[in-house]
Amino acid sequence: MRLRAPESGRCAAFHRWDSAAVGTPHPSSVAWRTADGTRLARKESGDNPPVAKVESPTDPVRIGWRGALPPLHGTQRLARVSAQHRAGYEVHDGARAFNAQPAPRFLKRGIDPAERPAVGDFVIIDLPTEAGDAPPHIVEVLPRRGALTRAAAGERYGRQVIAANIDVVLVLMGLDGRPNSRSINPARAERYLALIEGSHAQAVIVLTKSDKVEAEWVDEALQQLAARLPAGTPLHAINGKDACSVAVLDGYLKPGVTAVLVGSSGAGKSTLTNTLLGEARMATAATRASDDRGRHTTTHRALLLLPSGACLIDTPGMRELKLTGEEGLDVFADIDALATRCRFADCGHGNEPGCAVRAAIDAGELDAARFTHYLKLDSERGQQTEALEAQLHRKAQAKVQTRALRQLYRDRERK
Ligand SMILES: Nc1nc2c(ncn2[C@@H]2O[C@H](COP(=O)(O)OP(=O)(O)OP(=O)(O)O)[C@@H](O)[C@H]2O)c(=O)[nH]1
Ligand SMILES: [Mg+2]
Ligand SMILES: [Zn+2]
Repeated sequence: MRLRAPESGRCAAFHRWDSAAVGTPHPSSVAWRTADGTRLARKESGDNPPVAKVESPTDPVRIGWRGALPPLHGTQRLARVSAQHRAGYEVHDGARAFNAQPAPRFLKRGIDPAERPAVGDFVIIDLPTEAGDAPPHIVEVLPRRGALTRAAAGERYGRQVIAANIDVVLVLMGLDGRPNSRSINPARAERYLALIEGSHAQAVIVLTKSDKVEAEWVDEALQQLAARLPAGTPLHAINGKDACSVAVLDGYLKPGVTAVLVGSSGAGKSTLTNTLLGEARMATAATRASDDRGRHTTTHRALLLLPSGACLIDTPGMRELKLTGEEGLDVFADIDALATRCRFADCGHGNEPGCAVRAAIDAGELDAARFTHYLKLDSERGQQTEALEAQLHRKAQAKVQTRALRQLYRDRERK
């Protein structure tokens, strides 16, 4: 049974507060403070900058690290990127949070933004040992086991990492949606599922604000999504403000797991985060009375350590979810399978004779709106694949040119 009705009455979840959770002070003002406010150890009193205790214990499992530790030199630490600000990064080593700067090579122009440290990345940090040393630096981003990415907005092709090394993506959609309180947007859910495919994470659709609408509409919205999304897609409806209701998500938030919350502004990501934390750490704000849209309250992604032992990444509401061009569109795998039965291999599923896709629509076996959305996403993916290939080609050419120029200069020097 896929559909799970919102929990009511019963509550097994009593949340402990977690002292190791990441705080969110602005790094520009706390360069020599850990993010939870603890000062790094001072070598001596006076105006010297404090020195981090390199021997301080860390807890890689608490930040979702799996397996053996990577090789680390004396002053190095394994940590995880918990936030990114204009002034630098905030990282957590499982025992404490502190600020870190990216090594200069991450700031080079022309570097693929996807190669820069992103929230959820496991990184190697070089800590200062002496007063006057550089502050903690991210010297390496460890290979990702997956990442949720989207194409960056704008003319030029680029990929933006939303969250790295994640196991679960909770897609939040408000049941009090637009244009009225009885509408849900299955196409939006399909777009999310298409993007999540490449992340190697499990997608879970979570309908929020079940307490604000009639129970009958909650059931109907779940049915509508179940009819439209691939069989087996987990669907839940919750009141994000209520710990009992939110307990249906416990199974996805086991120790060591990293989950990310995505969804439009106002969907209730930070509200759910706070309920799972057991304290109001993230700011939330009421949606606009005029049109029920969110106010883009969360402005930075933030990784937090949940009392359950899981890591949770809260994200700002995203307006645009452009495909990267690398999607398999498995969310429409059944339509691809149908297409193999069309009479012509290059069938456009328009008026061609022997079209199995059209036949399925006519027979009521394939939803026409779903097929239309498939065509839209398929064409967007095609355009994005072309843009990606063109970018890779340009980069490869630039590399060849640079190599040739270097050779030319070397030859000249030798003469
Ligand atoms: N009644 C009810 N209100 C909710 C629920 N979830 C969120 N809200 C309210 O919806 C409003 C928006 O919630 P936020 O948690 O700020 O939304 P968000 O997704 O974090 O929004 P951004 O940070 O702008 O992306 C707040 O007023 C919340 O109190 C819910 O399940 N039930
Ligand atoms: Mg928020
Ligand atoms: Zn066809």
